[in-house]
Amino acid sequence: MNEAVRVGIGVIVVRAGRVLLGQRQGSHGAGHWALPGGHLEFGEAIEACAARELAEETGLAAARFARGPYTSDVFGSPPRHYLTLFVLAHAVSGEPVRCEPDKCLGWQWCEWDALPQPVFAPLQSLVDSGWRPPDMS
Ligand code: 8DG
Ligand code: MG
Ligand code: MG
Repeated sequence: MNEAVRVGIGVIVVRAGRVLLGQRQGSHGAGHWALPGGHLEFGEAIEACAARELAEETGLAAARFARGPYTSDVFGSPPRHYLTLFVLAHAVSGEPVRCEPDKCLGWQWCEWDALPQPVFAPLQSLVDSGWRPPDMS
């Protein structure tokens, strides 16, 4: 078991009252619905990581990013501990592309109050905290 705490970035893209989620495959949390995101790289700025992961995974670009909440979660088997920094992407146009078909079964616009199940642990933790995206109608 790796006992280091890792930092993950989850990018929140909201459009018309729906949030963009992808169904994971091929790694831990397979089958779970998650935000676009990934590991913060050494020396990388938080917003730069959000922009990079969003582009790598969906092909989308945002005009600006705003820092959101964070969660701390131990999950999986063997257990891993992630600090997840959520970043809100604003003024995103275009439709998401499944850029990494080996890692994502597909992107879907989802209602915050009716998320497809199961939800990836850090996002479930955020939902359970009662937080909601501010631009969610
Ligand atoms: P990378 O190694 O290329 O940076 O990442 P990736 O290939 O995109 O892997 P990932 O599994 O999507 O993301 C890496 C880790 O980031 C993941 O194992 C757990 C962590 N992570 C969180 N929260 C979130 C989240 O909301 N969405 C995503 N996609 N990953 C998250 O802690
Ligand atoms: Mg990812
Ligand atoms: Mg990635």
